[in-house]
Amino acid sequence: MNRVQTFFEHLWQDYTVRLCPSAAKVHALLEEGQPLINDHIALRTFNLPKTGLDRLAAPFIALGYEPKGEYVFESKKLYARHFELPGTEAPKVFISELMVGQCSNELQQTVRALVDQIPDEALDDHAFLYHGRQWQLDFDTYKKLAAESEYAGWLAAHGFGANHFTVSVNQLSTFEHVVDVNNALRKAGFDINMSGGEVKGSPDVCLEQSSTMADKVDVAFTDGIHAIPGGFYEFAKRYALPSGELYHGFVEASANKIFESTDSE
Ligand code: OOG
Ligand code: NI
Repeated sequence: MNRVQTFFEHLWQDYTVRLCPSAAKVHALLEEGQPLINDHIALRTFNLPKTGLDRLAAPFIALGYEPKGEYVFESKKLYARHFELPGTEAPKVFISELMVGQCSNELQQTVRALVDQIPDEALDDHAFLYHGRQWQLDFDTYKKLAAESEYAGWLAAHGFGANHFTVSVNQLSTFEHVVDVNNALRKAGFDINMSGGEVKGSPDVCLEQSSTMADKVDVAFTDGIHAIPGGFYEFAKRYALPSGELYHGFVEASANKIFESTDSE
């Protein structure tokens, strides 16, 4: 395994153990005798000096990744970028950050107090990306954060880790369309994210996506264990641009709905 594969293996272990135990079931349903190809993974953070998007991108930049598209989600107060490793089939990386300064004073104070608890050196070790939460949090504070921003609540509860992996539907032969994957998953008991329709995007924007609703996972808060939304699985089919090359970016309107896979409804 090369360094990139090893890094993704660590992210995968953390994701399947801590955030999305049903990932194994997704693989069993879709695998066709060879490993599934990952289109991309996604990470979330707070845009404070210690934890901004660049901080999360650093381990990928060190592996040779380059920044590509930029995305803004005004209503959710999020900014995002995606990164690619040129000349390879390595998964793309989608990193978003909550614009903390645009949130209520109460949320800002709470989030700053959480981030202040991260030991200064902790984020220099690239392994922080799959080491979860590095602060104390009680369940009431989680609920207050989530009431203002589901994203803030999710991130405060889980900390750092891949919130989803994404099967490349282009590679599958049993399933041609994203909707075919959805149907198979539904039959197997999965909830599909229906926000904005079960398939987000279209061949016109060169990208179709869907996702499961996040697994409910037990999280240890300072005052007890509670089950809350964890990680989810995504499915993406890419179409060719007029140049003949597959589209490699993301689509804001679709991404806006994919974020809602971790809503608690
Ligand atoms: C990222 C949501 C966006 C996509 O593929 O458009 C996304 C997230 O939920 O953190 O993954
Ligand atoms: Ni995604």
